[in-house]
Amino acid sequence: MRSRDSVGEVTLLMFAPDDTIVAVATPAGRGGLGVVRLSGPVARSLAAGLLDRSEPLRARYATVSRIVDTTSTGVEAFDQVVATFFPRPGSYTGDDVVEISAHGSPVLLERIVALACSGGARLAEPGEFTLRAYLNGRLDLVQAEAVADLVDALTPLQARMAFDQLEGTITQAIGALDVDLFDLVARLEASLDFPDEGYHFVEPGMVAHGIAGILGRVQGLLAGASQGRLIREGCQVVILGKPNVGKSSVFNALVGSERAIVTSVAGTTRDLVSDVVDLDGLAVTLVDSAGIRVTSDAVEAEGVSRAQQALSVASAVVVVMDRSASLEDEDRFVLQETAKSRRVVVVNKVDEAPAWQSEALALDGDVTLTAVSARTGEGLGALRAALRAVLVGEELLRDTPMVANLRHIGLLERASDALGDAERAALDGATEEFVLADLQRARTALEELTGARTPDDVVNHIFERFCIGK
Ligand SMILES: Nc1nc2c(ncn2[C@@H]2O[C@H](COP(=O)(O)OP(=O)(O)O)[C@@H](O)[C@H]2O)c(=O)[nH]1
Ligand SMILES: [Mg+2]
Repeated sequence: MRSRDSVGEVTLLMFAPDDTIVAVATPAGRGGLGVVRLSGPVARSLAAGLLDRSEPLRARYATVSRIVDTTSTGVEAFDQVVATFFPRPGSYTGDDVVEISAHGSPVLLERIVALACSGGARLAEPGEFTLRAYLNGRLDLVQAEAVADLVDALTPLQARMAFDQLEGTITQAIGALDVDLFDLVARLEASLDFPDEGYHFVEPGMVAHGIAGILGRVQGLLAGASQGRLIREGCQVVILGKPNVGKSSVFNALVGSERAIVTSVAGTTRDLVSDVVDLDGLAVTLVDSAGIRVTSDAVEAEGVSRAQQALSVASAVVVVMDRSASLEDEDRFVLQETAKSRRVVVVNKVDEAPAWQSEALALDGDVTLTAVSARTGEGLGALRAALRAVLVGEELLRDTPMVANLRHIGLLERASDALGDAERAALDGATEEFVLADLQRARTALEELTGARTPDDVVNHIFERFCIGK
């Protein structure tokens, strides 16, 4: 057994894989159930020692038992639990695993963990269960990352994307690419063994053709990546407009609560108020702002400058205008300031008599304009749809697996560059060595993606993101 201190600076991959590790797998706090997870060679015998039963745990049977503390004077039972033993190699981690479902009290769960530790287990590091699953070949790196994404998902769409990844959609696509790449590499290497005869096992034209096919598939994966990132990471949308047009009212209507203060006094919203809304699966952080205008009030001026900062990092802008009051230079100023951003222009207060018509805005035809009343709720559905369309387009790509993780995108781009070089080299009639070197770079990038060949520091970085118990 190692103590946590002795682990210290040692990297995750150097953790003794023979240790039996233990952690509470359910979130901190109270609940109907709380689960303690044990994984490692002595998980089964250790768990048996904590239960007041004489028979060993049967594989994959839920066993009701009392849990006992035998370290104090005498034997003290302190909870009723259900214990399940998952034998290696078919368990989550690939080691022997025991899951103990106790009542969800931190006091009880911590006590079970402490007893397990005094019985020979050590506390698991963040992500160590999933790291073991990866090291034991139960999951590849892309699937291990999907576990973290699945647990972190805020919207059903994010969860679905992570689940697809866990199920192996990306793994399979990469695997299929690598099979074809390997085939090309093998032929080129074979023809290297017959230098006098040049491309012996494969025609140069066929090589370029084969590479182009693989490159096209990599580019297909990358095509959905910006959409994938938006779904996975969520995005920020700022509401702008001159004072009193109803920005805070639109914000509240979209968020579905009275988060931001609404008043008829211009310049009330000075700081940024933000909340996350689920826009049909997109996690959008909506930011209400002071709006953009020239002001002499120092506090409001600070608010305006924050609005401008928020604009600079936002994925899109909602520009609000008040149709019941006359258009002013301030409205045109906001339209100008946001002309380069992805935006939806909202014509608000359509429940009141109009003071102007949309044509007066003199906007390009491709600007998305929606008429709403934050007061009555009219047009809000259309606004949500318009905002979503501005952010991700009308349709989600479904035919290819969704690549969404920056690490995956970077490596696919590396593979794409290398394949492009290989294709050019083959077309230029370069010798096999040159083409092979480029193809090897592409393969290395794909192997780093799935974890077949990934530097330890990258792997460590990935598992650092996990919390303890995962
Ligand atoms: N009639 C009408 N009044 C609205 C609507 N939206 C907001 N208001 C009113 O306009 C005023 C300013 O609203 P507020 O949301 O604080 O605007 P902000 O300064 O842009 O954040 C308040 O008196 C709101 O009640 C609307 O759709 N219709
Ligand atoms: Mg406001």
